[in-house]
Amino acid sequence: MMSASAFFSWRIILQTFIYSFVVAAVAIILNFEIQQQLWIYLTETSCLLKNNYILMEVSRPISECAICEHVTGPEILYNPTISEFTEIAYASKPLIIKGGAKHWPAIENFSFEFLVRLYDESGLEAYQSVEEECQFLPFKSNFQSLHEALHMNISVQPEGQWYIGWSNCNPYIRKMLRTYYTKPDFIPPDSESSSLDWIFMGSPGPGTTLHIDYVLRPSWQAQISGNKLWQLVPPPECEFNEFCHTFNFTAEKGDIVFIDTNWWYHNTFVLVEGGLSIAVGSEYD
Ligand SMILES: O=C(O)CCC(=O)C(=O)O
Ligand SMILES: [Fe+2]
Repeated sequence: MMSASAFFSWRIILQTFIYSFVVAAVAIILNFEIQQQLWIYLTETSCLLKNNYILMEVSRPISECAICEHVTGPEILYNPTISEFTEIAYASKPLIIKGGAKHWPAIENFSFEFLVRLYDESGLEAYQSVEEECQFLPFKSNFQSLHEALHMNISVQPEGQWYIGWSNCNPYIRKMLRTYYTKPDFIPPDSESSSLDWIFMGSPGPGTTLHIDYVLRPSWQAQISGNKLWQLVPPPECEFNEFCHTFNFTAEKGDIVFIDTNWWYHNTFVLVEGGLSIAVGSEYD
């Protein structure tokens, strides 16, 4: 017959075994779940300013440095025809159409308050669609969502500086936005454009940090208010090409810039003169 103390120690061994088994099983399941989430995060997060930089950077094709050779600034055009535009706009060289948007109703109407009203009047689903189907980029701010950003007390932002960007995939908001601007009319009518509108807005100070995009096509962006400095940097593999250089240029209110943001690394800075920067854009082909 088993003594009481032998029974007691067998019970402890059994209990320890069961506890260890449960702890190990939970750890394995959690680890598996974390690994799965990490994998999904690394492979499926797809956005204008990529989160999955490492994977994207290693899989980025080597750049053709002829694109940046002897380019020291954007090509500048005034009121181009479709064929003048087409000649330049598809060579991945940056282009700026001076005053190309200055007659757009957006220039007179868009403001921080206008965008707040547009989203508030469209109901919560417009905000939700940014979170669920589109993207909100808080850049230089602590905002968790577009709703939070548009309900900020502008006067108490740290040092008054903030910068955000978001894409819109709410059809009503798109329809409303597009009553104030259209795809620039010198882009060929049969060009394949994205239906995704991007808005970048912020006070004077740093905008986006240096990055490259992984979107399908080159982008156009109209400067609706304020003045924004762009810095374009050739890809690292062109660093030692003596004919390729980093350069800056300013998009002034009413200008439209065309940049292959999949090729040129870029960052932005909102200039003090001109105040709040609001820019709208999309992709073109
Ligand atoms: O407007 C900005 O500040 C940057 C926009 C940008 O990164 C882009 O259009 O790819
Ligand atoms: Fe970008």
